Amino acid sequence: MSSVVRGVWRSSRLVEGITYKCSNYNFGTNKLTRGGVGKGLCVPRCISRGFQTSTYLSEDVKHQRPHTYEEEKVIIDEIIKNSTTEDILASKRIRNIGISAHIDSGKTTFTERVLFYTGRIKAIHEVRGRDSVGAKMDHMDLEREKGITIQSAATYCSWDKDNQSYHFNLIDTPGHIDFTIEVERALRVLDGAVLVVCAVAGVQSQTVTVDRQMRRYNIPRITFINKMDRMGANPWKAIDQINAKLKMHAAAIQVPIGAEENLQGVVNIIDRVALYNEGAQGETIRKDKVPEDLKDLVEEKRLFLIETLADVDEEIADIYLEGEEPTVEQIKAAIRRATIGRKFTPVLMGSALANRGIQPVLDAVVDYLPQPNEVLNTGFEVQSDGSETPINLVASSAAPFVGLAFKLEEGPYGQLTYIRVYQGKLKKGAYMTHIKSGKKVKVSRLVRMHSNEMEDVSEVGSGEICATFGIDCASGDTFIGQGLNKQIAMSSMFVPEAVISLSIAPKSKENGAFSKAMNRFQKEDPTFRVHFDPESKETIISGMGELHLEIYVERIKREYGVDCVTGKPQVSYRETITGSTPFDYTHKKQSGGAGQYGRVIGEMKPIEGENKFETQIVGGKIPEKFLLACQKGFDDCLEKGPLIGHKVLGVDMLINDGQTHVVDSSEMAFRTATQGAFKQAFENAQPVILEPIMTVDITAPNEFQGAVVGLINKLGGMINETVNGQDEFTVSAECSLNSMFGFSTTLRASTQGKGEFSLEFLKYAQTAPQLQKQLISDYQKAQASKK
Ligand SMILES: Nc1nc2c(ncn2[C@@H]2O[C@H](COP(=O)(O)OP(=O)(O)OP(=O)(O)O)[C@@H](O)[C@H]2O)c(=O)[nH]1
Ligand SMILES: [Mg+2]
Repeated sequence: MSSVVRGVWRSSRLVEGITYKCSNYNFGTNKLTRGGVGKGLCVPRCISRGFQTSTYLSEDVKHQRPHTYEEEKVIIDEIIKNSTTEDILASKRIRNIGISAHIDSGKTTFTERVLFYTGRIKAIHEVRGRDSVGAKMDHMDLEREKGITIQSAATYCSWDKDNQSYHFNLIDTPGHIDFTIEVERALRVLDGAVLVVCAVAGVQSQTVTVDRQMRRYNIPRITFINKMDRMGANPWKAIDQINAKLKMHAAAIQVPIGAEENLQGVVNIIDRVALYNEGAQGETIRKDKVPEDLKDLVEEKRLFLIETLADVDEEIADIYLEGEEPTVEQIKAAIRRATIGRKFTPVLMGSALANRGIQPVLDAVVDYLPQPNEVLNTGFEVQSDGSETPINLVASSAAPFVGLAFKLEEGPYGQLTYIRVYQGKLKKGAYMTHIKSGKKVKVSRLVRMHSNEMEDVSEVGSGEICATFGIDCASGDTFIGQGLNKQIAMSSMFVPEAVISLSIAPKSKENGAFSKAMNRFQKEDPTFRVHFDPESKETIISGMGELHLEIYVERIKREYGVDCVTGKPQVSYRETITGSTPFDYTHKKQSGGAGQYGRVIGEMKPIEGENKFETQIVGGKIPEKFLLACQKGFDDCLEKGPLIGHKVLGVDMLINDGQTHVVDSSEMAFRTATQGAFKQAFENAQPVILEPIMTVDITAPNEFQGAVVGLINKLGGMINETVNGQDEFTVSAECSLNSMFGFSTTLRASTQGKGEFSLEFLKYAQTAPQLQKQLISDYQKAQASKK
């Protein structure tokens, strides 16, 4: 059927009272736009992973780089067609899933039930140490005290369905935006996700961010509407919002039985069965007939489900057009196809805290989320000339091993490295090659993680998640096994910019613990950066937000016994140039003692993104070792820009000529000459200060729309999109981080405490001239006062 017909259906039926104001959503062709790509590190998942052996794929398919899910599917089908029965059976039983959502929607509470119902834990404990124990996945003391998840935690469990046992690898992620790297790295390596939405609050500002992250890594998701026991719970409103705000086709596959404190279970509307949670902790599911008073609602929602599926699935569309009713099997198969194809999300509901409706979510994970071999993982084969060719991996245990280290943690036994096995097997005692260093490392201990506990295993197969000890690597590094004579690299996860910094120093004399803590946190968390400012002699830490840095300061105190003093949080600015300029700089000190001489000539110009240093010296005018010193001089300058001492971004420096002195030239002289040239050229190249611009998503009841828009205008922000729901609206705007200090108080005041917002780094942009002037003058005053 034609996409136009589907488009018309969709838009005419789509949730009354909701206005669409989006330009990039194509109803008919299912081309939902991919999530935003940041900083060049992020590559959509379909082009970001993998490798494979030639036995599985023909040469042309092996290196094909798919752009749509349909193209991915062709490759996936070929891999499956050529897989062994053993591989296919193994993959069928595995699900790798993440639990992601807005802060406080109940992810950890939900995960606790999952662990209990799957028999991984013997008793349920609540977050925020409501009892003295605390939820399993929030194992850090700070998490238990604050009642928020700070680090993602991995676990695994088995779920039995239809006499089959399924192995779930599961990662519970934090909701707070300051810990967003934890969501990035989890989604980077998982195959599917459960998106948790609060039944009262619906789609919240951070849900929008998580949705963006899921799209970035092409993650299929099922949705769980939690907190159905709360007063004012309304799953239908939440579903409308998923359709409208997230622009994702969504329909319920359940209706609730009872409401608020009388919530008893759910009706599964596909096969029209009521599921009651019974027993002290809802552990027993009693199946029954659909209650009389729910029959009409079940039929209404069932029709909505079929109509929604007809929008995204050809087979259901054809059946629907013929005026027939699809069978239960046809509906389930269509949900699975459309979910894995990332065109649709089935919606389930319940209450984690009240132990209602969790088990059906586990069934839905089995039924509708992909097996590891249903997701295409593409990596890059690094050629001898340094170029990279995309290469598709096969989820087969018989193929050579390829894995990605996605998370590091310092523990009592040394560095714990979490690895996702994309291809092949990882065995205890085996060797693997660290692609970045070329070193062979032995896997002396292999474990599966269960939050902060670990269980030793002798091997893990393709598609699995495990951890190992004693391997030196960074987060995002690729490892390959024996028998692979190729260099395979998988792209790392998207790392957002650190936008807030503060100075930090131990209160008492540093005895090594402070530096140890800094090194460790920096290695574990790519969004936490540390640098030393030699001029002010201060250590500066930067991160995603005030809470992010606050947590590290607290952890240094608790875990390393070092009390610290910190400065005021500051925006991390960048300095750049807007014009090109030649330079010719001589560093000369030839009076008394050993002389110094170095002359560098070249050009400085602005470039997009990261900084670049180049040399083009003919006739050996500057010898190689001095050029290396020049590079060091350049790197020194990037750390501290000439305008206000912040980092430099987007500068290209080329040295193409120069001069040496037979006696007085040295590496030091050339390093200093380059620093002098940099400073001089930078000042001549119309330098400017850049400030972080954030995507701000604000949600509030409709009556405050005028006030919120007024607020954004006052802050000098730019509104990109407004979506109106029946009761609430969401506005997405771009604002400078500078203007956002104190925003939570202003928003609370303007919306009677009902508005909420989330911030995410978008880009750097030039500051207004008066701010630039002010910053420079403040910096100069501060410098002068130090002298
Ligand atoms: N009424 C009600 N409260 C719930 C439910 N699920 C969780 N909560 C409560 O919501 C609060 C947050 O729960 P968490 O499980 O920590 O939420 P989270 O999504 O893991 O939070 P972060 O990881 O910090 O983003 C806690 O006080 C829970 O007891 C539910 O189904 N009903
Ligand atoms: Mg949590």
